[in-house]
Amino acid sequence: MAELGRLDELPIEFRNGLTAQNLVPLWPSLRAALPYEIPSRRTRPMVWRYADIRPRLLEAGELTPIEKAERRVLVLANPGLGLENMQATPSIYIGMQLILPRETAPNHRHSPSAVRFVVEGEGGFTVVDGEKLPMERGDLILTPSGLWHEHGHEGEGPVVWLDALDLPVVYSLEASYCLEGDPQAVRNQPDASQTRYRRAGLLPYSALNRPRADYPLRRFPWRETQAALHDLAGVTDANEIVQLAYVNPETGHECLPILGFSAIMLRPGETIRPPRRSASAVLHVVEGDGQAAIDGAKLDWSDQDTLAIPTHASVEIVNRSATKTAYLFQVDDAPMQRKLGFYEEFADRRSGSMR
Ligand code: 1HN
Repeated sequence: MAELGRLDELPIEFRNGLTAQNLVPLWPSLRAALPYEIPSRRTRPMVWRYADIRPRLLEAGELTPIEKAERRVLVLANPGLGLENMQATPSIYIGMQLILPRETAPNHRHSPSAVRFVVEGEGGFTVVDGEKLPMERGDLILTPSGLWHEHGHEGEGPVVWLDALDLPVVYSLEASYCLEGDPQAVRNQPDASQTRYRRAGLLPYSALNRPRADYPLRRFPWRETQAALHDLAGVTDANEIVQLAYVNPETGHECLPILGFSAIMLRPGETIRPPRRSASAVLHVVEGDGQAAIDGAKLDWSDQDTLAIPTHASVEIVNRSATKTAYLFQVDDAPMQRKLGFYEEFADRRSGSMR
């Protein structure tokens, strides 16, 4: 392969002249921008343990009243990407948000899209576009780009959820902003979207007479997801991954435009080796104990831990329990990559052996 010219081979006068005119020669940087075969990646394989996060969040609850925080969140920042940039992976923002009884997180809307995945506690709720959505452990709640949303807590004890946003993408496009609003008028139809779209394959008839809705279903209850995973496992071979995508029930496509969401079930003792792919991902452990090998880095995981998977990484995930099922919630940027035409899965299995 040809050796490209270096910057220091160019006369200093030429370089200074270019700099003064805001010009840059491509060839010294070409290989860094377009490396051979595999992208250069600063994202580190990571695990954030809930046992570490939880006491810090509760401390934040004592230190900072909700009025001073708006959203009381600790961000899971990948050190390879610079902590100040608040990226779990290049495209995915992840935070853990704490709300205490009777607190409210005020109404706003913004250009990035967000989802909440409930980690702990009962009595939390989010109002999205006038619809009040209960938050139970494991539920996925969508707050798509531009929709008003606010949170509250009517129960006892702390409520914690994981926020996943496409913020790094929207921010890098200099398109991230938010508007504040008065509290929403809540319609007397709590969780109506979940009722309307209760069963796959059955749509409200009126949906056939209008254009497909962008975000018809706003809450995916864990109870339903878990039952569907077990049903799917019953018709899935031992060497296939039991995985369900959260989709728009009217289109069958991913439920948000940039980030995708799925649920994975690991049968007792099961090891999965998903293909290497161009998407980055975050895995959140709903329940279970195991180990992940991500580009050879061995990371133990347990209930409510969260892992980061760089693009193009080799991945092997083991459920260490011989008797208990494990459940993972996955966030990835495959929807954006598919739309932009560069999503790829690679046939090789380069993952390091866990044994
Ligand atoms: C946001 O709107 C929420 O509504 C949480 O709960 C975290 C992080 C960055 C930007 C917007 C929320 C956020 C956020």
